[in-house]
Amino acid sequence: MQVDIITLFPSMFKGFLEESIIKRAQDKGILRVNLHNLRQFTHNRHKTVDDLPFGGGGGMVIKPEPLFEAVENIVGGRVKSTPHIILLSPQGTSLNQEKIKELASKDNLLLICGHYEGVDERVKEHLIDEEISIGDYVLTGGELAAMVLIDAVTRIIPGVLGSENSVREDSFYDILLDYPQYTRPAIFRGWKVPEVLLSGNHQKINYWRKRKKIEVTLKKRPDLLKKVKLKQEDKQKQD
Ligand code: 9D3
Repeated sequence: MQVDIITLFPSMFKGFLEESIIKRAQDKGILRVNLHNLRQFTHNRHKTVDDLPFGGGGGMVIKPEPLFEAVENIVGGRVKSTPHIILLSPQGTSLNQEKIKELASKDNLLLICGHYEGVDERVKEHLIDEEISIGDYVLTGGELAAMVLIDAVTRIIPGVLGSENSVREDSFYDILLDYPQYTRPAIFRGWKVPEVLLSGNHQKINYWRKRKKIEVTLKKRPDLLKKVKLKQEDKQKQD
């Protein structure tokens, strides 16, 4: 997958792109990321990317010209594939794993990171394919949102994670929160690891983990359970 990013702050991405799984995905040739500084697509001396809003009010608005020019430059140089163009913005639809799966199937993404108070509406109407938010809280810009999106998409591209972590999402249990995990020592400051996990009885361990997933989800994220219909056998196991 190739991801192009238009941003006023390309250096924000450096650490993110140079570590861990995201770095490995690039080294393996599975992921390619190209950063584009929006200021490169301005023409006046001050490299102006924003201006006052028509109608007054506070803040600044990103001008349409540099964004259209950036996209046309990036896309124009491409013979075949046209990227799926996403604007990261607080007005977008909320990102979830379903959307991540959809995006992971694309060959080419072009992410536009907003800043200030937003971008000219004509960008939303005539330049992009969709507008995405990462949740109901206010960030200073779209850069962190773009990194969240790339991180979540990359880890489910085949070949990025080892097969032991590979992405399944078929069973009811995969929609639930994770079961509690423990590692050595078996007793730490007097706190014991649940006996069943030391038993070596994998059938029992499996059953304990499934129960725990339901228990933890009921307690912490009951909203997740509403999305899903308990199978009859699972209902019985809960009793
Ligand atoms: C919602 C607040 N806006 C009305 C006054 C102003 C505004 C604040 C912060 C407009 C843009 C921003 C910068 N945020 C993003 O670009 C952004 C974002 C976010 O703030 N929250 C969740 N997801 C995203 S994706 C991009």
